[in-house]
Amino acid sequence: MKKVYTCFSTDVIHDGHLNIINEAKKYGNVIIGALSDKASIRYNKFPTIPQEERVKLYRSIEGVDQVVIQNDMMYDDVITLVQPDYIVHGDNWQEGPEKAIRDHVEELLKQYGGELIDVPYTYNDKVKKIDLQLREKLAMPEYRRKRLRQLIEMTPIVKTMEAHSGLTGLIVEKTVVDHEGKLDQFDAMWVSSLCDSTAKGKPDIELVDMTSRFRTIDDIMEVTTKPIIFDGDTGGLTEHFVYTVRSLERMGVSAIIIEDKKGLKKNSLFGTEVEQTQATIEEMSAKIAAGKAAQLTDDFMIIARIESLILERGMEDALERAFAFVKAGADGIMIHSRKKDPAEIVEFCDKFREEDKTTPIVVVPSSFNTITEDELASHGVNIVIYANQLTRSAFPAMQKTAEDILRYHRAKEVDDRLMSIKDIITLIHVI
Ligand code: SPV
Ligand code: MG
Repeated sequence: MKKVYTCFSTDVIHDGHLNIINEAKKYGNVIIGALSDKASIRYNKFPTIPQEERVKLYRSIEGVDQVVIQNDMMYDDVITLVQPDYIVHGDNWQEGPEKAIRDHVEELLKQYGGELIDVPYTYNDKVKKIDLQLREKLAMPEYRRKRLRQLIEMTPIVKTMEAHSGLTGLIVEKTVVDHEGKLDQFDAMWVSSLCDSTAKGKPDIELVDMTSRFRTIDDIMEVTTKPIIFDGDTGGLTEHFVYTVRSLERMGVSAIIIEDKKGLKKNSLFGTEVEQTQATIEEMSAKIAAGKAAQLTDDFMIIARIESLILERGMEDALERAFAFVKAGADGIMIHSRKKDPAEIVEFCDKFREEDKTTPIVVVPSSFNTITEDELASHGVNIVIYANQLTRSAFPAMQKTAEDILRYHRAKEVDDRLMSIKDIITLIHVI
């Protein structure tokens, strides 16, 4: 019998999958590759049931002869292992980001004379509804909230991009690149106080109140499924912080990061150019402990941000604080720096990891932007946050357009660099 292979990453079997199996059966024994959790996550098919259960589900389908695990989204591992005579797939991968996978599979098959069969993709109302329900499930608070902890466990580094509106949320949710033979996406979103304030034309001094910040989160949550890390600034008064923790938890936010500062907060990237007061270890520890006591789920994370390097108080101070904050209950440490050279961040991470192998480390490489994700991961960093790059790229583009329209007294000169009218009116899909 010939070997016919198809890869599934779904949590629910619908007509489309059954159709593929029926087609596959015509060519020989049907082997299903269950895309592993790790591989699924990399391509934003976050599983809502564990890998083992998906395997059981696929095994139970009539007409399936064997189920194997596929660890590589590009099929290299499974093609070496199975050497299928045929690979069957829905024809929806002939375009869009998945085309890169199809092209690669075609190349691999060519090497030994295997054949690719594209089956017309089933897109009826029932299938459409199941797709939407799966997406909706991921957006629900109980799924979204725990996803950050799952990502920390399952990925080398959680790639996080800022979002400050529904539109920027959609960019983080949907942007996929095909680069060096791999598809890549962001894993999570950062609701930055700097960008949230800037979008409202306000300074980053805790002036935009929590009600307004929550409104931003809600706008983002309405149109996305990825987990959210909230920039909680100083966390405010401890008596208020406990309410913030409860609200965020209920909304389905995964983590809050609070910084060890007090009084009028200014953006860290000012460093020592402006007056900023660091909270004592005792004050910050008490706030962390109160937040942890208030939280009701095991999913939510309170991450302590250390400003010692920003305020030039030295490495020893930063490390002492990190260990103290973990002791107070912090679920993670964010270490910040405004130096261009990543050396002090790397030194902190290495020294922290000598004593603490597990507490997640978060970094925000706005200034020290030469260091790569792989390098950060090799020093024990778990979450990288690109905290402001969407805002910083949009602002100059909008400003230039405004200036040029004033300059030319018409909009023709700017048109070439704009999104087309058709693209903007169809950008948002109506349900
Ligand atoms: C933010 O994005 O608001 C941050 C990170 O707090 S930074 O601006 O680098 O301080
Ligand atoms: Mg901030």
